[in-house]
Amino acid sequence: MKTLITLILFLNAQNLLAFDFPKADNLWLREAPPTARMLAAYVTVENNTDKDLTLVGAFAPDFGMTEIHKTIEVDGLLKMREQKELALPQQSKIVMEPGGLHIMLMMPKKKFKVGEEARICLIYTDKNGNEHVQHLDFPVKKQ
Ligand SMILES: [Cu+2]
Repeated sequence: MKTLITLILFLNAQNLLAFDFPKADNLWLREAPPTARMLAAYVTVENNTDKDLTLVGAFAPDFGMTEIHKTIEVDGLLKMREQKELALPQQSKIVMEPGGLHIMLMMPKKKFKVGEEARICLIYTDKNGNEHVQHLDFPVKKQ
C-alpha cells in the first residue's frame, strides 16, 4: 500500500513537472529607492506550447501584494490599470516593459539591491480552468 501511495505521488509530481510553460525572457526587477513602497518588474512570455493560456495574475513571497498592471494615458496623465486576464494563445507573446504592461509589486518585505534576485510567480489558466504556476527569479537591475 505504501509503495502504491508513493507511486501515485511520484506520478502526480511527474505530471506537474511535465507542464510546458511559456518561455520567459528579459526578466528584470527595476531597482528602486530603499523607501519605495512599490516596485515594477518586467518579462516577456512567449507561448510556444500547444495550449492556449491566460495570464490571470502573479504573486511574490517578498511582497504583500502583487498585480499585473498596464500604464495608459488618460487626458495627458499616466494611470495604471490592473489587468486581471491577459490572453496568451499559442504562438503569441505578452511583452512587459517600462511604460506599458508590468508586474506591480507592493508592500515589499525586504529591500532589493542590484545583483540580487526576486522570486515572482506567474499564474496561468488553461482552457479547462486549471491553474499553472510558473516560478521565476527576476534579477534586480538599474533602469
Ligand atoms: Cu503599476
